[in-house]
Amino acid sequence: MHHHTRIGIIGAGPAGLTLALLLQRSGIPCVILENRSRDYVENRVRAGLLEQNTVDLLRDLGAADRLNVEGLEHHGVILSFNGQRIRVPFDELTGGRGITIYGQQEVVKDLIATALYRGIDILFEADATLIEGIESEQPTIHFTQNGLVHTLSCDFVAGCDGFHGLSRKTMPPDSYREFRHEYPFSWLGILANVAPSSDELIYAYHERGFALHSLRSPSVSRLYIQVDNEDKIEDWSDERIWEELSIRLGAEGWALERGPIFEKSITPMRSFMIDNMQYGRLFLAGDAAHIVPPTGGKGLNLAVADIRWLAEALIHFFETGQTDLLEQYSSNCLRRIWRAQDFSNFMTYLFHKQAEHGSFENLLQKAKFDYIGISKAQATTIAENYVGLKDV
Ligand code: RFL
Ligand code: PHB
Repeated sequence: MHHHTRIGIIGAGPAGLTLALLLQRSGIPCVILENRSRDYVENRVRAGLLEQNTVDLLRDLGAADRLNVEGLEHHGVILSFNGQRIRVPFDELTGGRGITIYGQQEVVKDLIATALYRGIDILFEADATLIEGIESEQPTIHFTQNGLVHTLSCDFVAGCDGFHGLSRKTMPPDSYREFRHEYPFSWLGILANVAPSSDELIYAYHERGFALHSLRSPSVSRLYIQVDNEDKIEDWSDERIWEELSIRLGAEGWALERGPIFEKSITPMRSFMIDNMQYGRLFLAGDAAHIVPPTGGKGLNLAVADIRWLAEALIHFFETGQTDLLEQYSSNCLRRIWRAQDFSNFMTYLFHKQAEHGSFENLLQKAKFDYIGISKAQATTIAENYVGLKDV
């Protein structure tokens, strides 16, 4: 069957869904193709840290009723080095900006519900298999749904299909340069039914490796530990995970509460970049174009930041016929993406174990940590990057 719309969006993650809502608000028709089921995307456990800009956009879109009630606002973060802790107060250092903890799958549920309520077409279990004609004015997306082959012709294609998606692979190989950095460790993440042991997030270096204490609600904790790239989930019993978390996050007079673990997975750490996110009528956004290690909490926030630029450029084009903002799309996005790459890389190397404890490299790492406590300038650098720069 053949379909037509103005903007064909591939992917119903945070990027694709926010784009659809921004376009619909300006009266621009779009269709979202998502190869997974609604249930799958609504329950995929991932990020949890929303920057102020992201929260502001979700509010502006009218998709934040639940976020306003259930989101947990944080005004500081705790950094730890082998048990020694420093608190970085965002409020004081960034003029009142902060972060909100709210699970990505909750964001996705809210965005899907809002989009469907507003009549946006989201085709679930619709697998995009080919994008044709990106150099023409009417590109076509081929997709399959329920065993049938369909085509969707449109004015523009928004590739919001994540790191493994089809869109980036459709860009001519000589239209961009690619940068990859693999880290020699992974994160094992858990969700547990236990009240968080800390009101604020704790990022910890320990001589046994990194650990992060985060949360999802007053009764659910989210925790991560550094593991080897070769480690399998079967190597990590619940008992071993709690033991390791307690040691790595430990500080005098503080104890980690334990509870039943109901989610456990291992994620590799990588940085990935391309230096051009558009070709003809195809525009990439979010993980389709860049991956940052999760230590800075930036991935979802970058996806939403790309979409602000893309929506503005597309709306401007349909209102005026001018292509200037579309032409500037990549360069506008790349400033923030490189900033986030640098911050995520900095946080990753500051808190992960890479060298023998007590070695020269490790003592430099300690010196960098100590400097946060000594210098308000350094603490401000961390705070403003962590809550997210308002304009980049
Ligand atoms: P997504 O969410 O991957 O969505 C892409 C969608 O495209 C669909 N798709 C296709 N659909 C149709 N046809 C095809 N051929 C398709 N190919 C793919 C996929 O099914 C999917 O639904 O990308 P998007 O929208 O760019 O969003 C990016 C974020 O999901 C990602 O950056 C974050 O989860 C990263 N991240 C974090 N980001 C933060 O901002 N703060 C955090 O605290 C944070 N913590 C994390 C994270 C990611 C993690 N993992 C598991 C990678 C913690 C972890 C552990
Ligand atoms: C999370 O709560 O899942 C989370 C928080 C901060 C990060 C990464 C993940 O840096």
